[in-house]
Amino acid sequence: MAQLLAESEIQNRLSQLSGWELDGKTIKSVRKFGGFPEAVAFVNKLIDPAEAAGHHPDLAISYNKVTVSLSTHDAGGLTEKDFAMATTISSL
Ligand code: H2B
Repeated sequence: MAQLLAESEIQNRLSQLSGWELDGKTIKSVRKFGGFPEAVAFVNKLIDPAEAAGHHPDLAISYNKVTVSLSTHDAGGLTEKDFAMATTISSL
């Protein structure tokens, strides 16, 4: 199972990512789009990288806004897998 990151490691990795914030045991990013179809299209783009990594974001769509949350449920908190997926998502 992936290793939980220490608080200092979490802060260090967060400082290297833009648009992500710590939210309890998750990291979260809110993305805003032109409308609902664009928001759903963005969510659809997450399918392949999530399936390839075997690591899946929690997603909430509210009209043109998508909230993406990452946490390693198996480990009970944040691991390297979350930051790797956040980096991938940020590059989409
Ligand atoms: N996604 C996330 N975000 N956290 C997990 O712990 C997790 C997952 N576990 N996707 C995976 C699937 C696991 O259940 C399978 C068996 O790999």
